[in-house]
Parts: sequence; C-alpha cells; structure tokens
Amino acid sequence: MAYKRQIGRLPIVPADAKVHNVVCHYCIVGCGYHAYTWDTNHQGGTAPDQNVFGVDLSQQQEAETPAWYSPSMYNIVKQDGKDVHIVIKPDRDCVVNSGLGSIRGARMAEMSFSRQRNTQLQRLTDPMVWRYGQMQPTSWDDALDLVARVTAAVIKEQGDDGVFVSAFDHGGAGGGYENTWGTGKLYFGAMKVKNIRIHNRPAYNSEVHATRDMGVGELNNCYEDAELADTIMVVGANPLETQTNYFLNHWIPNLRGTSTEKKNKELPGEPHEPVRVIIVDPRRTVTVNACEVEAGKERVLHLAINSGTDLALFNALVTHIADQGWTDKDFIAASTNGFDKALAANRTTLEQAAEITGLTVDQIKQAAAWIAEPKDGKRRRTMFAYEKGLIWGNDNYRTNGSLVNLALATGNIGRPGGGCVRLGGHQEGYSRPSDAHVGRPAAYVDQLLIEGKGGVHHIWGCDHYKTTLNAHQFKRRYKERTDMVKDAMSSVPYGERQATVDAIVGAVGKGGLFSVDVDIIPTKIGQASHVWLPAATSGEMNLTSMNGERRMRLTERYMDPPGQSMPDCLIAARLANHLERVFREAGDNAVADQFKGFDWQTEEDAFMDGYHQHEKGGEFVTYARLRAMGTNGFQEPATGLGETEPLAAGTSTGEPGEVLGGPAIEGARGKEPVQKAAPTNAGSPPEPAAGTERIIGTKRLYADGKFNKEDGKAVFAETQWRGLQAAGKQEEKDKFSFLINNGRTNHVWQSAYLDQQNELVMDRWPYPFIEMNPADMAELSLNQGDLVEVYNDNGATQAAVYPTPTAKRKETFMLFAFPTGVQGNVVSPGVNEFIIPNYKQTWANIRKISDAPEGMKHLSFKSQEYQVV
Ligand SMILES: Nc1nc2c(c(=O)[nH]1)N[C@H]1C(S)=C(S)[C@@H](COP(=O)(O)OP(=O)(O)OC[C@H]3O[C@@H](n4cnc5c(=O)[nH]c(N)nc54)[C@H](O)[C@@H]3O)O[C@H]1N2
Ligand SMILES: Nc1nc2c(c(=O)[nH]1)N[C@H]1C(S)=C(S)[C@@H](COP(=O)(O)OP(=O)(O)OC[C@H]3O[C@@H](n4cnc5c(=O)[nH]c(N)nc54)[C@H](O)[C@@H]3O)O[C@H]1N2
Ligand code: SF4
Ligand SMILES: [Mo]
Repeated sequence: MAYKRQIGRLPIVPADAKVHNVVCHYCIVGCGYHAYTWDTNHQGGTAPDQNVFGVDLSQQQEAETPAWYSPSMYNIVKQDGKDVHIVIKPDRDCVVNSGLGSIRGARMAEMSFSRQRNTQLQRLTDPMVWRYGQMQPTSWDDALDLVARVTAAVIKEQGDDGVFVSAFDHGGAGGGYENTWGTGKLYFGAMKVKNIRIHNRPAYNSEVHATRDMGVGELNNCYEDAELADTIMVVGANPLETQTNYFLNHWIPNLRGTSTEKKNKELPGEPHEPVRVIIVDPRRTVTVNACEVEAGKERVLHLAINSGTDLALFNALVTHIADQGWTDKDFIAASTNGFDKALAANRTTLEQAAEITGLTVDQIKQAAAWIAEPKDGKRRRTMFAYEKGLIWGNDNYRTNGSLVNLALATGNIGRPGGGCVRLGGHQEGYSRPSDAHVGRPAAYVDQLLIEGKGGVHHIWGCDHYKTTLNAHQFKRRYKERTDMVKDAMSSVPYGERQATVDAIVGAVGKGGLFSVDVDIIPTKIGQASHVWLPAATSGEMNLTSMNGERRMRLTERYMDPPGQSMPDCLIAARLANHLERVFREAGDNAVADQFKGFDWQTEEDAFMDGYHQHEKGGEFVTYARLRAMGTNGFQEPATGLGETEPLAAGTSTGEPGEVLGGPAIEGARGKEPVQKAAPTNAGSPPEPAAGTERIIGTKRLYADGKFNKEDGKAVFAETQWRGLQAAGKQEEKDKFSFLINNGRTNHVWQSAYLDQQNELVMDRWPYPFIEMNPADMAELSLNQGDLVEVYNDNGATQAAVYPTPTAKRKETFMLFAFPTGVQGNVVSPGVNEFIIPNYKQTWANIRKISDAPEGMKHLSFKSQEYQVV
C-alpha cells in the first residue's frame, strides 16, 4: 500500500482565489471542475469571508460538504511565470457530475507538471532531436526546419502519399476542437494525406459506420435519459469503471428509485416501475455487481454471452419482439424504411441464438420482455448503450447495425428515457476539413508501415507501441525502419543540415522511415522517433470539447505549459509555416501557397478558424460565450442565442432547443439547490459578463422523428450472423486455450502515460493484471501475483495473475495498453471490411514466468465487488 506524499496540512483556498472553468480532460463524461489558483505567499482563513467556500471552516462541516479538497486535488504550478497554489476540485453545480470526482479526475492537480513538488517531471519541455546517438534538446525553429525539410523532400519524391500520419480525433487532453482543426487543416487542407490513421485504430474510418449509415448519429440522447428509462440495456461496456460519474450520478438514482420524481415531472401520466438493467458482457464486471446491489438482483439480467456473439442475440431479440407484436408500428411507419426486409433477412430463432450465445431461451425471452413488453398498455422506455465490447468486438459493422435495429424497432430513439448511444471513450472534439479523399475502406496504415511504405511518419498524441493491434510485429518493423534513419543521421556531421536531410532521404529510399512524435512525454513509440515535439495539454491552453451528451464547454487555461511546449494546433501551424518557407525557398510557389492560412497566434485563433466557421451552429459559439456558460455549457448543436440572464432551475421544457445549464441548476442527485459559495465575486464561478448572450443547444437528437437521411427516415440494416468475422480469428480460437479478453480498470487512464509516474496507480498495478479463474490457475500451478507469459502466433506479452472466481473457465481479462505488458502484442492483424480492429476476441496460451515479483507481493487480491448489507 502506498502512502500519500507527506501533506500534514493543505492551504485554505482564499476568498480572492482566481477561479477557472475546467472540464476533466480524461473520459467522455467530461465532469465539471473548478481550478482555484492564488499566490503562494498566502492562504485563506477559517472565517466565512476569508475562504472561497464562504463558510465557517472552524466548524465541523456536513458529510456532503463541497467545502473541502483532498491532497490529490492540490499542487503548486507556474502561472504567468509565477508560482501559484492550485486546487482543482469537482464543481457541485455542474449537472454532469454534481460535485463528484473519480479516482482519475480527482487527481488532475497532482498529475500536473510541478518543479516545486516534483510531479510529472517526465513532461517534455523542449523539442528534441536525434543527435550524437541520443535525443537532445533544441529550439522550435531547429526542430521544425528539420521536420519540414524531410517532409518536403518525401513529398517531392512520393507525393502526399509518402506522408503517413497518426492523429488523435477526440476531445479532452490530446484533442479538442482547436487541435483536431489544427492537425486537420494541415493534413486535409494544405495536404491531401490519405495514409492517415486515428489514435485507436489502424485506419481513418468510423468506429460506428453502421449506425451512421442507418441515419442515426451515435450520441443521440442526454444523460438525463438514464434517469428516465424503464430499462437500460448496456452492451460491452463497464460504466462504473469507464464512464464513472455518468453511472454514479445518472444511473444510480434510477437504480435506487430516487429519480421517480423526475420521471413524474418529465413523463406525467405514465406508470413508473423500478428500472431494469440488462448487461451484455461475457464477463461479470463490477458494473454488474453495482447494479445488483443498487437495484436488487431480480432487476438485473447479466447476459454472459460467448465472446463475440452479440449479433446473434440482437437478431433474435428483434425477431422475438416482432413476433410478440411489441414493435413500435407507428414509429416504424413514420420514421423508418426497410423494416420488413431486414426482419426477414435477419430472422433468428430463440433456439438458434441460444446455441450461438450460450444463453438459455428463457434468458433471451426475459430480455425481450424487459426491453419491449408494454407497461400498462404504454410503450416501455428503453435506453441502449454500448462501447468497446461491441465496437472492438466481432463483426463491428453488423453488430452495431443489429443493435440499432433493436432500438428503432422498439421506437426508442429520439424520446425521453431512450437513445441508442455509444457510452464513449474520450470526450469528442472533431472539427476538420473533409476527409472524403481518404476513401472507404480507408488505407490499413499499420500494414502499410509494416510493408515498408511511407517515408515520413508524423505521430500526434498516440502511442501505438502500447495501443495498436498486431503490436509485436508492428514494433519489430517500425524499429528496423527507423533505426536505418538513425544510423544514416549518425553518419554525417550534425551541423550540416542539408547533408543530414540528404542522408535521411537516402535511408528512406532504402526502406527507412523518419518519425516525428508530438506528445507531452517521451513515449514508447518515441523511442524509435527522430524528433519529439513537446505539446501543451488541457489547462495549459484553452480547450473546447463536448461530452457524451454533446455538452460543449471551454476549459480555461489555468497554468503555464512546461518549458517551450505549445498547444498542438499551434505546433501544426508552425509546421505549416516552415513547410511553406521550405517549398518557397525551393521555388515551389504553388505548393508553398497551399500552406497559407496558418498565421494563428493563439488557440482561440484556431478555434475561430475551425469550429466557429465550419461546424453546425458554430457561428453562435465563441470563447466569451462559452466562458460565461461555465461548466454546464450547452448541448450541441447550437441553434441560436438566448437571453442574457441564466434560466432558473426547473424551467426546462425538455424540448429540442431548450436552454440548458447555468450556474443556478439544481444538484442532479435531487439535493437542495446548491448555495452559492462566496459572498463576494472573487470566489464565485465566473458570472456571464453583462450582455453575453447564452447559447441555445439541443437536448436530444431526432426528437422530431427525422433522421440523417435525405427523406428523414432511418434505415434498418441487414445483419446476418457469420461467425467470427475477422480473418484468422476462428483458427486462433481453435488453436489456443484461453480467451484474452481485455480492457480497462478504474484507476488507470489509458496507456498510463501520466499514471506511470503516479505512486497510487503504479503501486496498485506494477504489472498489468490478468483475471483468471482459480481452477485454471491450479491447472497451471499459478499463485496470485505470479508473472505469466501470454503468447500466440502474433506475439507475446506478460501480466500478473489476479484470481477471479467469477471468471468463466478459460476466459481471462487483461488490462490493455499497460507499459509493463502490452496486451496488443497478442492481438492479430484481423480487421473487418472497413478496417475496424477486433481487439477483444483474442486467444492465446499462458505459461508461468516467475513467482510474484517483489512489487506484487504486498498487494491485495480481494474481489473488487462490493456488498451492501
Ligand atoms: N488491446 C486493446 N487495444 C486497444 C483498445 C482495447 O480495448 N484493447 N482500445 C483502443 C482505444 S478505445 C483507444 S482510445 C486507444 C488508445 O490509444 P492511444 O491514443 O495510443 O493511447 P493513449 O494512452 O490515450 O495515448 C495518448 C498519448 O497522447 C499523449 N498526450 C496526452 N495529452 C496530450 C496532448 O495534449 N497533446 C499531445 N500531442 N499528446 C498528448 C500521451 O502522452 C500519450 O502518449 O487504444 C486502443 N487499443
Ligand atoms: N478508468 C478508465 N476509464 C476509461 C478509459 C480508461 O483508460 N480508464 N478509457 C476511455 C476510453 S478511450 C474508452 S474507448 C472507454 C471504453 O469503455 P468500455 O468499453 O466500457 O471499456 P472496456 O474495458 O474496453 O470494455 C468493456 C467491456 O467489454 C467487454 N467485452 C469483451 N468482449 C465482449 C463481447 O464479445 N461482447 C460484449 N458484449 N462485451 C465484450 C469486456 O469484458 C469489458 O467489460 O473507456 C473510457 N474510460
Ligand atoms: S468520470 Fe471521467 S470525466 Fe469524470 S472525473 Fe472521472 S475521468 Fe474525469
Ligand atoms: Mo477509446
């Protein structure tokens, strides 16, 4: 057990602390926080007028008081070159989280760069270039000149197709509308790059082509719908651990029956039964446990299907629901096309589905009733939510389509308590020029890199060494190719730029690859790179994103970026400036002209050039208006501007175009309206400036029954079952003993890029865990904490054994993307027809490497389930 850094006493946030709106930069939920900063030479006092909370801190506070913060929410950082105290704590008035933090977000402060308190000193502070056999710091101009010259030389020889790009496309840290626009304008505007991939998959495509093709955008409901639903069906997701405060703040009230008042208000005259939950996941997650504890076992149906068989289940559910006459005939007639045809094509009996999924006929019947059997003659309201167990699961396109079929057939899209939605990963923040030239299917970029294609690789905020599929093979080839360039660079005197560029281009001609990594830390893939460009991240720049209910907010810059680091959008702009110069110097004026339009000086310039001008409703959205709307923001798309005064709580109409949010909104857990903090302006969240109009947003999509198709009608999809779809998966399953299911855990954010320097996380998980049934462990003579090798024909990796009695025999679950054991090493290159990876269906063998290493010995291996008596 790690003990926290010695903090006997934390400073009291003074009444005059500066307050910044912050949205947690980690997951999709986008919880509202405030960052309080003040000079290090003083602190507040206990009297109500001396602290930002406006309360008498000499008295014991009530249990749920917002007038406190934990050590993880505190740090000392630089602001405008001066040391300041910083406290980043959840905002009670934000309707998303109502003051809740999570084990990730509540650590934002201690995960900030601080020379004073030695946190995150791994952060890159300067551009770095491969010189004298190692990475060496340099200036922006020096680094960008090298990148621009090599990139220009590759373009001259191979055209834009020689430029390979890996880039984030999301919101939050390492993303946001500013930065997706900056990188997008560079690669899709100035250049027409088609060998580009997204951070989490090996091509430039959609995770959810099917739902979009059907006319249904994937983030179509609002978080309140989880409070209004009669039934929640969740597929391949573990929201307690991965969309934590959405689950805690909006699902739990419904599970506990405390959202009934809201139901009566929003849905008057409807019968309200306690909620039911259907969870489709081959393994028992802590979400299943939490739902059982909170709603009662009898209201939770865990469908522990055979891995990868969701499609057969959904087809059978639609068939059975139609046979029972439970479909929404009026909705189908008015708002959809192709139902009868799809129904006939996808017809699957309960018995067929039971055979494929491993469920019983009764379980499937029960699920159908919970989804669609009318309640007292009224239609049941069912919300469908899915994430990576479906998206990275077997046969992505058809499975996604079949779930949307189920939601459409039961009339559950566009109405309160419904929706068929991704739960989401990161926040969203996509704004780019058209990617139409990329084509569909898009290029399988990883394969092309493995085959030796491409001359230069620009990487923006992703680390394929930890997170791609077929990672073992990818790393072998990537190292070979980049080593060729390193050796070439070492063969010339470094002062001679032209000679260096010539040597690099010569090595590229022989199959080498020049690699540029734009990141906030030295990454694993960066070990192979020749240039590192240091990025500023959320809070060190102003950054806009939207969350899983399309709620857009501005995170205000609250601290300085480390050293010379810059926002990604400005790095893209400066790179464009250098490319323009290099082409012009070479006399290629026509090409040089394509790189015009990057004279942004701030991230706000990039925002105004991108989102404001190009996105739907963007003309209404400015930094000033977002700032005024605080952590509640508005739900995209914006439809206009409203009154200057915030609406009082309770005036919601629930209609599209409703004004949402505002500082006075009631705590979403049904608490009393939260008392405004400080008596003076200093400590309060920023109030709308006089004359700042509020942005009017959209609460739910498709509330008018019109979908994203020319005739406004959603289309049902034909989605026949075809077994394990990706090439080689069935053979892998037949050959190897263990399913290596994989994914996330509560503590760890993504590839642990910041967590790897956090003692709380690294003490808990020195190695990635692999959950195993104790009987399987006994067969392999394994004890808890033992280090095992996981291996198959794709590669090998290691993990530490976590005994898990609820795990099915021969079905393990491994933490993904961890620095001390990369699960992707054993994931095959098999993808679907649109190059969507199938990370989840992986089979391998397991052998013991050693007894529990020292770092594992003191750890608890208790069940992570909780019981409430
Ligand atoms: N086996 C397996 N593999 C998977 C998955 C799985 O379930 N199983 N899931 C996939 C999914 S859904 C995802 S999202 C991916 C994640 O794959 P990646 O995106 O490659 O992983 P992250 O850890 O999110 O990497 C983010 C990188 O961005 C950097 N970064 C953070 N902030 C900034 C910033 O402001 N600017 C810049 N330039 N860089 C920044 C971090 O330091 C880090 O190196 O993994 C995918 N891979
Ligand atoms: N704590 C934490 N939260 C996160 C992240 C994080 O790194 N840490 N990352 C964020 C990101 S980028 C993403 S994309 C999301 C991912 O969020 P989730 O999708 O909720 O997370 P995962 O753990 O990848 O996978 C979810 C579940 O899919 C199940 N599964 C595996 N195979 C199948 C199958 O064949 N069928 C079905 N139905 N289920 C299957 C797994 O058992 C697992 O419980 O989380 C986001 N939130
Ligand atoms: S639930 Fe997600 S957004 Fe909210 S604090 Fe946790 S990591 Fe941040
Ligand atoms: Mo993700």
